[in-house]
Amino acid sequence: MSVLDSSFSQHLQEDELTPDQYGDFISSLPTTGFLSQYRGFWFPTMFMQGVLSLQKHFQAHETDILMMTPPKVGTTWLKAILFAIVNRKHHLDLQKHPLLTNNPHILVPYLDLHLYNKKEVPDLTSFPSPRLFSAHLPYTLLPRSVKDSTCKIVYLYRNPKDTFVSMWHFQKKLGTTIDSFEETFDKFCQGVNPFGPYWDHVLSYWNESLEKSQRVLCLRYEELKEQPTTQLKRIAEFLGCPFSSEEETKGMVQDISKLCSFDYLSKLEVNKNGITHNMKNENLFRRGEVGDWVNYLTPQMSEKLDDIFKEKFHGTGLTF
Ligand code: PAP
Repeated sequence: MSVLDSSFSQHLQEDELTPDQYGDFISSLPTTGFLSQYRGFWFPTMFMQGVLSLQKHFQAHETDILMMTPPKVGTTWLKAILFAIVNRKHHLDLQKHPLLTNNPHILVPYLDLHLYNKKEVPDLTSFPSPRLFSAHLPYTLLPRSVKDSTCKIVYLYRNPKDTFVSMWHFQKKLGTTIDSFEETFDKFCQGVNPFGPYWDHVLSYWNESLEKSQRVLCLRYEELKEQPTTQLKRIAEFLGCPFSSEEETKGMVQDISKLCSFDYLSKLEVNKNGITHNMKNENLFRRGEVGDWVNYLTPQMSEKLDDIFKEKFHGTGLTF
């Protein structure tokens, strides 16, 4: 791990940076491989500009819905679900639903990876209210305007073993790392992975949800998988747009659940052959199952992750 000159990052507050100083600031951060360490978390260096611009410029609206996730926990799935729930009155005909022809990442854009990474101050005026955005930032690093706002935050997390295995496959497909499976695992255990440490990411939102349950809803991939309709109703209620009894009678909850399911989304032409932000959409759909880690982790690796997470989550109420 090489630590480049850190004096730049120590002496200048990020929000004082001008756009032409971002490059120097980012190169002054500690790095390893494709990651840079910033305020206790590891970010893909290629997204650091987006992280800094988002923190500096994003102005939250009270009606915003922000979907926050660490990578590989089912972001694509939850984007589909939130879009379908929030916009359901505009898309009653599911045969013409935008999800049939758009990857969920187009319908719910990333603030950090895309909008603010492409442009220092993107024009967000064309987004209708309620605006639906996502980001991978941990809670502690969210812009002040978000923390001060009453906007809703929906967070998704997943069993760390499946998250790690999903991340490994994704990184190999994209060619972002030359590390072996074992090396990648060791780094994950040290907290060195995109937007890691994973435990700190989860805890940042979990703790906030305990204090502000009206503002932050934490969902687990496994419970979404086990009881999709129950969780869809929970999400709609949290967002202040509960399903009416008429909608429930018509089977709308089940319809949205099916529309957003792995089997349905992954077989759509747009997700089999389409490309989003220079990446093949098919890379976002692998197995979509709970417990696939047993096919990849040795018993020792599994035990190691159990020990780490038991210790990190001790006394927090979080379990996997
Ligand atoms: P991202 O961080 O690159 O956006 P993200 O969508 O968070 O990825 O996670 C991808 C995982 O969600 C993949 O898991 P796997 O590798 O274990 O298979 C992917 O298959 C899974 N996934 C994608 N869509 C769905 C869905 N509709 N239902 C359940 N799982 C899904």
